[in-house]
Amino acid sequence: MTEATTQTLLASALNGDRSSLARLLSHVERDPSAEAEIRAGLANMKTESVVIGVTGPPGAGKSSLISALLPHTTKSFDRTAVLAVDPSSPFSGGALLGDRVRMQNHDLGDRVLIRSMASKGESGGLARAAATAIQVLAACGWPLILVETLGIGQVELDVMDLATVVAVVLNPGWGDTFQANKAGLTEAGDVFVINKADKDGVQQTRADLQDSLSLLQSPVPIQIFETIAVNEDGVAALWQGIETYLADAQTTGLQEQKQRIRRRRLLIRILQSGCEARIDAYCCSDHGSAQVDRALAGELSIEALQADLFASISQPG
Ligand SMILES: Nc1nc2c(ncn2[C@@H]2O[C@H](COP(=O)(O)OP(=O)(O)OP(=O)(O)O)[C@@H](O)[C@H]2O)c(=O)[nH]1
Ligand SMILES: [Mg+2]
Repeated sequence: MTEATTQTLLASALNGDRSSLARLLSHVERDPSAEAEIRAGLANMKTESVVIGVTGPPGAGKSSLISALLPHTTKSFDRTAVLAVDPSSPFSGGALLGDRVRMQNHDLGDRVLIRSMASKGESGGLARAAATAIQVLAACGWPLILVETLGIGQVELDVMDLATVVAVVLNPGWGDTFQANKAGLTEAGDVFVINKADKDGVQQTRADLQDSLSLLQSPVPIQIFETIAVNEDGVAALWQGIETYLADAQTTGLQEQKQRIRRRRLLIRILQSGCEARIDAYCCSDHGSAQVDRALAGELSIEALQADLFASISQPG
């Protein structure tokens, strides 16, 4: 894609044209060079959108909850963009269309924008593309951006580092059934939701969660909400809780502190993934693979191989 086209699209998206915005987001998803150009185009633009991350195990009701939250969020923020970031996990693959239908089941028209974004094949790439998409949406005047990802692995939790506030959605029975990445999920959350509160085991799950959270030594009490997303039960209280969290976190400085930690962590991960891609390219190149063979044969020390690798990957490109 030529520079002029990206720039033209960016200009008209910034002017409020939604189809240009949609095309721009597609470029962010599929074309790293256009993405870099878009980032450069937005570099000095100050934006202050609130990003709410919604994460949790597969099928916990994240999309249903987002759908139920939209009538509340659009009252407070006028417009809400929803970004469903899917790392093409075997759990969630086919669910996206259903997500969209569920989420679009609203009379909110122009005030809600829903996009899904799939994996670009490597974790840092996905987090970087999601970061750019959020930057684009913010610059185009979307004051609130909800980001949904699965909370099952590092790739997804990386995306949560983009959020101002992270809501972790769990279900009754979580303590027994969902051992994998339990600590990662509890550490990522600012507020917690036990959705499907119509099912048995809510109190046990609340107790398990409180146990896990007590290990974190948070400077503010961490709130746990109960919802039945499909009936919209508890959703107004959840929204009020998120707004209160945002207001408190801002006045106490907690928000800035958390955001600095999250942004730094994400930046480092993106850098790491860029380095890994360069290392892979080196090892696959004629020169690099010959050097690796020499090291394996004991003809080249590991330090010499590393020096050669660093010299090679520090070349632009
Ligand atoms: N009983 C009950 N079912 C619910 C509730 N919330 C959502 N569901 C159902 O749970 C299923 C999964 O809901 P989704 O909103 O797609 O969950 P999700 O977390 O977005 O799912 P993935 O994105 O695929 O991980 C759907 O069949 C919903 O109708 C609830 O509060 N109670
Ligand atoms: Mg979903």
